Amino acid sequence: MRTLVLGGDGFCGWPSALHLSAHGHEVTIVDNFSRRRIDDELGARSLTPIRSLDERVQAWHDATGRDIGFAELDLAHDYDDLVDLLSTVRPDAVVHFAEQRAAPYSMKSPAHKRYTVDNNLGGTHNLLAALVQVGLDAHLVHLGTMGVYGYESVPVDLPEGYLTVRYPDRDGHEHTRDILYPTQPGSVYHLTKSLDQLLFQFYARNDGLRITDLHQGIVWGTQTDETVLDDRLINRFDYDGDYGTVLNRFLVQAAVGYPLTVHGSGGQTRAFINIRDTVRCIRLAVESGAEVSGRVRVMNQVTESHRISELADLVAQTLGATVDHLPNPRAEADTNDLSARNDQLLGLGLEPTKLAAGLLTESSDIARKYSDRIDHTLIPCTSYWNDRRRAEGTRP
Ligand code: NAD
Ligand code: USQ
Repeated sequence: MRTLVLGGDGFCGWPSALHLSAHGHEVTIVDNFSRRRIDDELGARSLTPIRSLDERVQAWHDATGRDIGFAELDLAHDYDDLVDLLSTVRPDAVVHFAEQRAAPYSMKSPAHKRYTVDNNLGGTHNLLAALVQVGLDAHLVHLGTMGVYGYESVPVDLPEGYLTVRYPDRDGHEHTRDILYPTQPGSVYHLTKSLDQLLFQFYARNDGLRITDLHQGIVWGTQTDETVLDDRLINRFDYDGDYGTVLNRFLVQAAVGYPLTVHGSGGQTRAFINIRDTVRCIRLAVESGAEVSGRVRVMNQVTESHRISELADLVAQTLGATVDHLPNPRAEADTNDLSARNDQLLGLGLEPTKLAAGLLTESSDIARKYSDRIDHTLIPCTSYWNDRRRAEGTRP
């Protein structure tokens, strides 16, 4: 299949592009390198020494003989170039990773909120409008987030995208209807994913676009079967207070003897997936595109749920670390339960990689190997959700 990978220089996009290429897809990466520029803005860098995209693509060719194409383009602003690219490549599938994806970054200031909304919604809408303009029947696979469901401790396993509701009509007869699950985004970033859903619903109904929205949990790990083939293929690994996700942060913190940064009580429960499963899920979603017609297909891309305090205890016991409970910079429930269905990806053949000591050790070995690249001053989370959280977090 001809497959475009938008955001293919990023943490999930790069290993997904390699995995698709390894499985025979003709891959073209699209990226504007905004993520690398945000590293410069934050004075941060990946724990792992990632190469330029040119070097990465050359290394993939050297390791496998396979070629990956590349187009530098800003999805949110370079509309005409996007139309030209779609007309030239005529992809069978488009995988859309190209959004600003960090909740703390999206809450840093009005400028960061506005950038996140403009970039994410502008990019997604440009893509949908361009697919219609070019008249392509490409299957669009978008990376959404489990965060659209919110963290309310509902007494059900979260369904995949839709909720069946029963309601009486004006004569008292009962009807049922599937609606998008009511969203409860917890940050401006998560809000953009909630709004993306409405764009997809509209374009699927109005223009018959074939769309899969993958509500992915928190990704952990770094390497995949493809990125280990050559040092130059190494994936990025964020550990800073804005972009580092919780389990990867804990692994880095343990490696350098920094007390694990649990927000509040750590009673927050979240859904997780290892990066090796992310890339497999992307391929399963892309290759099952023929099944998608009519309403948007929503699949929960998760393999397990964990409470943050339990993850901290596991990392502390496995790798030897102390645990710190810090004032929570985020306005979020201190404790919640969460359980989500993932029947569709299991039905497509996903064999979940569960959080096991072996994989924790793999990531921890990487953290130790590159520990001289870790800047301890970048570890604290200093993006506060509101003034009250700032006052609590900065109290001497
Ligand atoms: P990332 O920031 O590492 O990668 C995103 C890539 O998209 C970057 O290379 C960036 O330069 C590019 N990009 C951003 N805006 C662009 C634009 N306007 N035009 C062109 N390129 C643009 O993020 P990631 O962790 O790889 O996440 C990828 C997707 O998966 C995101 O949409 C994110 O919301 C979703 N997701 C990620 C996680 C996670 O834990 N990392 C979990 C759930 C969902
Ligand atoms: N947390 C800590 N300590 C830390 C960092 C985080 O206790 O040092 C807590 C947070 O307060 C939160 C939870 O851990 O309760 C998860 O935080 P996170 O930064 O790992 O994840 P999140 O901000 O939700 O975002 C990440 C990705 C995002 C993706 C989302 C999936 O950055 O792109 O959409 O995970 S989900 O969480 O399922 O919505």
